[in-house]
Order: sequence, then structure tokens, then C-alpha cells
Amino acid sequence: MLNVTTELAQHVAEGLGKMPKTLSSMYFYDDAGSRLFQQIMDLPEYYPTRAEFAIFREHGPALAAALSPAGSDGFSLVELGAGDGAKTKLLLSELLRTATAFTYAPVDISAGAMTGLVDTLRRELPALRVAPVVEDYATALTQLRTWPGSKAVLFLGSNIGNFGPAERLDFLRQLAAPLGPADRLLIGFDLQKDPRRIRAAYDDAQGVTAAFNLNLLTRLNRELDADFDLAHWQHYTDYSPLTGAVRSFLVSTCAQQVRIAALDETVDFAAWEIIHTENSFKFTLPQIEALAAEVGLRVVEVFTDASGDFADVVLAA
Ligand code: AVI
Repeated sequence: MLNVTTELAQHVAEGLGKMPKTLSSMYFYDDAGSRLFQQIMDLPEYYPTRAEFAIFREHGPALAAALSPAGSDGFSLVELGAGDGAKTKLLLSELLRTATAFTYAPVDISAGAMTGLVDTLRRELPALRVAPVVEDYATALTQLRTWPGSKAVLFLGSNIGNFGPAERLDFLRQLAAPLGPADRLLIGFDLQKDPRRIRAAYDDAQGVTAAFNLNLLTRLNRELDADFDLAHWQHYTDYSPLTGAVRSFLVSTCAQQVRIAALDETVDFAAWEIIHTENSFKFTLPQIEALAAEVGLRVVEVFTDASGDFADVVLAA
């Protein structure tokens, strides 16, 4: 038996031992998964990225002003999960234009992604001060408590929607903990809307989202020496306007056994049994107010796109 040490192996052993079986969407993002997610963001059905871009384009100066009281004396703009920074560049340019003194501190667990981002920023915004933080979010948030000066923390792209209700509260409490009275938090929330549009965003006609979901099995084949046969798996997604949750599943189309050599385990799947792989929650503005209040935050300002699809919400302690 191979030595089961990796976090992924432990997660898979636990998740496939549950009923219903579950795997976390956290593991979607290997290199292939990250490339597929880039493609998803350009799909005609996937509106959230375009909607948040529109907010940054339409409300740039007001957004910059709402984050700046965080420190007229100079502040840190901390971004959790900066990615390629495309949206943030609009905000950074605006802050540079208004001559606010600040340092941009992108946080990402991947050193490779961070180097790419920092190189791009140095080229495109040479006047910007950048202090990259290569850590996981929890470590970065703990460090934030001891940072000098005030800060504005960004958590964009509706990533908050990928937490379940209990983890969401935990995470928001961790975000709120290091905030002083002058600090600000900006969170992107995807809003509830026509249920058919929401469902289509997670089940696109070209099948890119299906490939994104199924790629998790390819990852397990490669990293845990598993033998999932992708011909016997389907992507399925539903949206419940009652709970605001898009749930994504991998569906076993026949009774089958899958060998996972790294765990020295064989897992049985019944025909049409599912693995629940992702939640993407959608919110209403009153729910966002209630959520903020529950973790001791207040809503300072809400920015939405013209269609009301998405909200970037400025919060304070
Ligand atoms: C990263 N996250 C906000 C995306 C979402 O919309 O939940 C991930 C995604 N899953 C399927 N499509 C996009």
C-alpha cells in the first residue's frame, strides 16, 4: 500500500466514505481545472464574471473612495484569491489615479500564480507597490491581525458562494476578526435571479462546466492512481430557488467499482449514485445584511451592475 499522506488522499477517503458521497470543489483547481475555469468565465452563459467587471468599470471611483477611508495615511489592499488580477487592475488603476497611498497585497497559495501576477503588475502598473503573500487564506488572515496600518480586504468573484452555510459563517468571522474600525472588506456576491439563467451558467451548451467537474476524476486518476472511467460518469447540476444553492454532482451512469490504489481501497458506486462536488450559493440583499449582522459586520455600501445580477458589498466592523 502507498503511504497515504496527502491532504487530497485524506479528503477523498473521507468524502467517498460518506453517504451521499462528497468531494470538495476546492480540488477542481489543478492546472487543467484552472484553465477550464478561465474558459468558464468567458462562456456566454456564465454571467457572474462579466457582471462583476461591469461593477468595477461603472463604479470604479466610488468603489475606490469606499475602500480608501481605510487609510488616508496609506493602507494595505489585501486580496484573497487574486487569480490573474484582471478585475482588481481596474480598481488599482483608479486608486493610483486618485494618488491614494497604498500597497497591494495579493494572497495566493500558489507561488507560480503569484509570480505571474506580480510580473504582470510590475509591467502594467509600474507605480504600484506590491507585497505578495504566498500563504493559504487562514494563515494570511491570522498574519493580518499584526499588520501595521489600516487595510481593505477583497474577496471577489462570488467565491463566498462556494462555502456551505456553516463554513461561510466561520470564514466571515475569520475575515472580520482582524478588522479595526477604519478597515473595510469588499465581498462579491452573486444575486438570486431567473432560476433558468442561474442553472444554465452551471450547465453550459459547450460542456465546459461538465469538463471542469469531470476533471476532478482525472485528477484522482493521476494523483491517487485511481481508475475512474470517465465514459461512465456525467455532470449534473440543479438550482433550488428555495435554498439559493446551485449543486453540482458527478453521476455514475452504471453500477461500478473504482480502484483507488493510493488509498488501497475499492469504492462501490450504484447505478445513478452521485458524488456531490460543488455548492454555489446565490443571495438576496436582505440575506447579505443578515449574514453581515450575524458575524458582527455592517454593510457600508452596495454596488450592483445595471441588471442587478451581482453585488460587490463594502462591509466594516
Ligand atoms: C469559483 N467559483 C466562484 C465558481 C462559481 O461560480 O461557483 C466556480 C464554478 N463552478 C462552476 N462554474 C464556475
